[in-house]
Amino acid sequence: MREYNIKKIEKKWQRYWEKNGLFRTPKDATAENKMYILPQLPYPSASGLHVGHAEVYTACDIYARYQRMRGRKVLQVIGWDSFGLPAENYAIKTNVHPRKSTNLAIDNFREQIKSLGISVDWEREVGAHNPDYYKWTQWFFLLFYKRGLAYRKKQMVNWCPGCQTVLANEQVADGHCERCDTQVEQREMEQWFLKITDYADRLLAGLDKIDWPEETKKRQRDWIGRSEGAEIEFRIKNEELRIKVFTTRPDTLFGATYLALAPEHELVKSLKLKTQNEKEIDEYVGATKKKTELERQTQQTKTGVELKGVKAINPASGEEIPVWTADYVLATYGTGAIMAVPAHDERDWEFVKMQNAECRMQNDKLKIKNVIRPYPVSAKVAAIRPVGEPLDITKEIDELEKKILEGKEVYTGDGILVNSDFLNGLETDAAKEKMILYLQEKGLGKRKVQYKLRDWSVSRQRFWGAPIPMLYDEKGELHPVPEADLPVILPDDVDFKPTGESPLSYSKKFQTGVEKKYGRGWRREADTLDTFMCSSWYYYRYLDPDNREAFASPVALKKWMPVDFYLGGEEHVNGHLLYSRFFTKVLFDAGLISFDEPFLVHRHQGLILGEDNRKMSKRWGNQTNPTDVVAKYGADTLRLYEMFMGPLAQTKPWSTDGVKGMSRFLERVWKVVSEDRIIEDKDRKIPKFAIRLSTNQEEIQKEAIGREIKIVDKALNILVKNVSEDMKEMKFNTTISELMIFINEVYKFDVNKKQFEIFLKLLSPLAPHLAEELWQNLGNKKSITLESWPEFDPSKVKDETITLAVQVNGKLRATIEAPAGVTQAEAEKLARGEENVKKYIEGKEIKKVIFIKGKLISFVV
Ligand code: ANZ
Repeated sequence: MREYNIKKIEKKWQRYWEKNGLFRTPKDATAENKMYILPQLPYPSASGLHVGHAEVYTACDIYARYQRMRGRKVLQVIGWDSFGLPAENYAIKTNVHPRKSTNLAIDNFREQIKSLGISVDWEREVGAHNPDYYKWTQWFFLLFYKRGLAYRKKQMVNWCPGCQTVLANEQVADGHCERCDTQVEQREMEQWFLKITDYADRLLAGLDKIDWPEETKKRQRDWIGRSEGAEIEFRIKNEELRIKVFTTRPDTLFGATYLALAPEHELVKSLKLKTQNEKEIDEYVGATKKKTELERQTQQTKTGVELKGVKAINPASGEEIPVWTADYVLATYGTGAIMAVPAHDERDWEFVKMQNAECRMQNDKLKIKNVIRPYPVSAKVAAIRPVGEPLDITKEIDELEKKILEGKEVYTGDGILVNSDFLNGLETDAAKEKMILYLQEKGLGKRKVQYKLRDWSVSRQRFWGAPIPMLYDEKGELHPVPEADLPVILPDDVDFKPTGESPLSYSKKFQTGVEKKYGRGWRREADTLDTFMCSSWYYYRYLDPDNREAFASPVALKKWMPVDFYLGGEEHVNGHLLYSRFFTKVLFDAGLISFDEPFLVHRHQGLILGEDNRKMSKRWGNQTNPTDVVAKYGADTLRLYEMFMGPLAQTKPWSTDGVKGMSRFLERVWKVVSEDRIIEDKDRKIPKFAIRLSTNQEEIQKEAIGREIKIVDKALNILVKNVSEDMKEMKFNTTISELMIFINEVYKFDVNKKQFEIFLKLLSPLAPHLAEELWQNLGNKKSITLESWPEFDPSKVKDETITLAVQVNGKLRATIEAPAGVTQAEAEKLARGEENVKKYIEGKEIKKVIFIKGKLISFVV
């Protein structure tokens, strides 16, 4: 018996694959036969590979190996998302340059991934921190700039005091920095933005044509957050000023009770001049700065301050209404101002209740007075009545209206309008339309579609990123760096301690030669690009990584894109996945590609939890290092185990026992060959019926062998069918259990070499090292990865044996096993051999024998 020396075997085959270039991208790929399989781009962290990485790469690899065997020309590459804060923060702590620590981390990652037997084309590996990569990240920035999609603007942005940099909305989770968990502040700063909002509608529409999880599409739709409504202008009494509000309910304009401006609204400042409570407003605006946007949206207590002495005019009714500033109104949405309709908006309703309650208290801090009327001045009742009720006023509606009037109820649904002048009697949708037309006619408002999506802030005041390729002339005017001058190199000798200022602004080297080249007083933009810019286009670079003329050639783009299968984490839905779709749409508009969605099929891997069902983390000491598992049990065991844990998309806990179970299974597979369980056909066991049907030994033998082979072939073909179906759907956990069942059977009946080879082919995408070794041990010269995927043969799964009922004079006396194609003569012979039949027919005259093929043989005696 040969020893299953896992380490030796795995290294041997990994070397063999590499030496023979087996996973190099095929040259004969065409748009028709190609298959682009994409595992998400890893961040090469110093702590190395974790089990989640192994899950993604293994799943993609199994799929890639399976597709290759099916004749598809596979492109599978891995690269590095190698710019970014963690390397820089690490550098600050340890004084190791990020380039050095990043390169080390990459070398480690690469070796770890190779040790898993992942079949990628290493000749196409790319790293975002290399100049020949970030040259094209910069080129993309310029493409956006030239198309009017990149702009610099002073505006409120997310500021992380921990990382000392601006963050994109997508990098703020529950008001905290995604990286360092520090509470994010709002600061007004001049920053670079990409106009992703221009693409909001197309980003929404595109979701309908791609195969992504429904929940993921929904999350993107919600993030984009399209709302239809109107922008309405309110004049300020005795002023030339107007306040614009965005509302989804222009039908409720007659119910507007007050205006509320976000504390950051520019008019809060200019209005202050005419207000009688400047100090109070000032204090309130100051207090707001300490709150996060999330807090402001979720706080139970709604606060605000009236801008005393200021009145706005309702453009529909001409009424004067008060103006407030309140922090439940966000500066970053709509116009940063609202018309409040407490009768029909929950937040306005709560605000009014609170203000009215507070104003009864003496000495309240903000000195709020009861100036808000919950309902329209002229109204006796609320402006909306629930729909679906007869127009004549029922008792219930009367009661509801009374409650609304008394401030005991808020009604937010659709209905029929009352107390609304020319809208009276109309239903919500019609009323919205009529109001918009009215406002447009009077020049007091317009139809407006509003999105939650914000423009993407892409400039960072940090070192370890691609420099933004822009220049300032002596007057401070902006100019793009000419394309021929790309890349703008990130210098290495920079003091990168974060100060809130871009570290590149202290680098002499960074500005060296700039004046000579571009003109006196010229200088470079010193901010760097958000690393999400690097990861928004990496799947294009894999197609053509050495191209010096373009980010990828038109031929390569045409041949390989779009990506056929993309596997990545759920956490990237509203960042990376949205940005990548945006990049692709811009390339399409620039006429550089002919498709506008990058990822046709996208799936998420599930989170792998610790053995204690908690998220793996240093804190809980429940982490499993995949490299340790490989060292102890081998890569094939790790691969199989991670896929066997459960459906790919599911969250699942680690189990060391489970790993051992997988290891035992592979050992059993090994032993089939090493213990000589594969038999020659002449040595097969003989089924019972074969002996009965003939007395000729040679005939029996032949018959028996034929039948046995067929039985095994049937089991094998069912396996081929099931495994093929499951592979296609990436149901690797069920695939593995089917393979395990078959191996159990192998220990019961006999398989020949040809049959076991088919099993090995099915196993090979999952456990490629073991499959290669056994394949070779069986005498094969070429790699099993070059074999074709086994074809399912339906003719082989027909039943080989059937059960026949045997009757004597119409009564069931026995059931017998018989070969499927049994003839009447054979069936008679088999039946006569049964004891219980003998008893009833022996010594009797048989008058008639009735035979129904495949079912019954009946004797009449
Ligand atoms: C009047 C009104 C009456 C409203 C009514 C709703 C119901 P979505 O669907 O999320 O787009 N709003 C507008 N801008 C805001 C801001 N910057 N901060 C906080 N709230 C804001 O919500 C749109 C509604 O949210 C708008 O319609 C506005 O309140 C409020 F019976 O206007 B509505």
